[in-house]
Amino acid sequence: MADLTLTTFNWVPEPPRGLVRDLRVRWALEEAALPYRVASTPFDDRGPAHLAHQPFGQVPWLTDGDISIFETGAILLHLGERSNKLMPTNPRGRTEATKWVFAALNSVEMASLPWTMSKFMGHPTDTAAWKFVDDFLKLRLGRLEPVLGSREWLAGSFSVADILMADVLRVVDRFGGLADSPACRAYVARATARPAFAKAHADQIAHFAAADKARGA
Ligand SMILES: N[C@@H](CCC(=O)N[C@@H](CS)C(=O)NCC(=O)O)C(=O)O
Repeated sequence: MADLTLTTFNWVPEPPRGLVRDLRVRWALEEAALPYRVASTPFDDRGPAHLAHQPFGQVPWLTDGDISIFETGAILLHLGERSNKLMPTNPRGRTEATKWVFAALNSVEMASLPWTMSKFMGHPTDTAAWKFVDDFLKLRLGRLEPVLGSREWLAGSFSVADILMADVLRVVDRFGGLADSPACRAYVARATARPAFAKAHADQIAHFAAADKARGA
């Protein structure tokens, strides 16, 4: 029997709410209908107890009994071992899903993160640095577009790879970055139409709203 606890921040400011990466883990847990608890770690104090679980002082992490896992890719692959709803059951499909987990994080998010961070920070877009970042993301999206236009889900059936890819792309979408990538946009729409996403998203929003109340905001 799983003994799963997801840890996220006890509070974050308004702008990243709905985008904090604990959502990826909540989404996977909801898809798999695995029972879990949510715990909080102080946003304003990233001390040794936090760093023992997440050495970069970030969230989320997941504990499964006495196993502690950080990095959302690693967490989702771990959960993929626990539920057939998160990974194909045949070896070829599992390898396919694993490839796309790494592609989402190491090929697409690698390009999308500087882009979305610049958008978040409101950096100017009339610089050579921005053009480099924008071109890099466009190159990746251009390659992804025919892939997502030719299949419903990355590894045949819905898997952890789709949770990661859709979560990476929806942040880009939020800033209008999928305007010229209709297949990517449609993929984000069908992934986020899943009830497990809606539950995960609502739960994260509620978690931080409760934190506002506790802080007297
Ligand atoms: N590669 C990590 C990234 C985790 C990450 O960026 N977490 C953000 C929240 S979405 C965070 O903790 N930000 C606070 C900080 O970096 O100080 C993962 O996928 O788990």
